[in-house]
Amino acid sequence: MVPLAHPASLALQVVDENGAALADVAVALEPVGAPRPAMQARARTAEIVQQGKRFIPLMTAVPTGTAVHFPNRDTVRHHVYSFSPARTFELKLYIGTPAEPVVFDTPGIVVMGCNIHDQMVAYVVVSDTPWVGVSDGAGKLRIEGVPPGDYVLAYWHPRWAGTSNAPARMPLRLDQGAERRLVVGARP
Ligand SMILES: [Cu+2]
Repeated sequence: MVPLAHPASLALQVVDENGAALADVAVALEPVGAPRPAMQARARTAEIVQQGKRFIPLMTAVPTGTAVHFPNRDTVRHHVYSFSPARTFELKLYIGTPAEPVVFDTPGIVVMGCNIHDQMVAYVVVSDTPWVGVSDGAGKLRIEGVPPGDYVLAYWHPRWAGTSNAPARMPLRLDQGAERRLVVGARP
């Protein structure tokens, strides 16, 4: 019998090209040469709130199949839409929480806006792996419970919107616990 390896974790410090902490970087760990873990077994949900005529959070990273709820906590109506190929949808003018969540079942980058308020924007990065995360206000993110092995680290930030609509990718070997610094420059 092959002994089970202890799960590893990845701790990232994400910075921009000047060394400043960078929030809202979406990250996914894709296993190389290992079977992808069953995704269907994990029923996942997430929430993107509309509050103060903003989407909160700006960035969400989810595994494929995640159901995202879009509650409107404002007293004005919003009209959420996406024209992105990975998930085109429209939630027509509403207040409160729509009964049905939006299921993101295709990997890719989805940009959402509001038909009424042009300044409103949010992103969902959908990946075919359960190991995803988003850097926080200090540029930090942590992904736990990853089997040791070889991975591709895929990452994307809204500053690339319009110039690159695919995540940047770099190989990464994970042993017990890895701490890395990830520099996300102006372009991938
Ligand atoms: Cu709106």
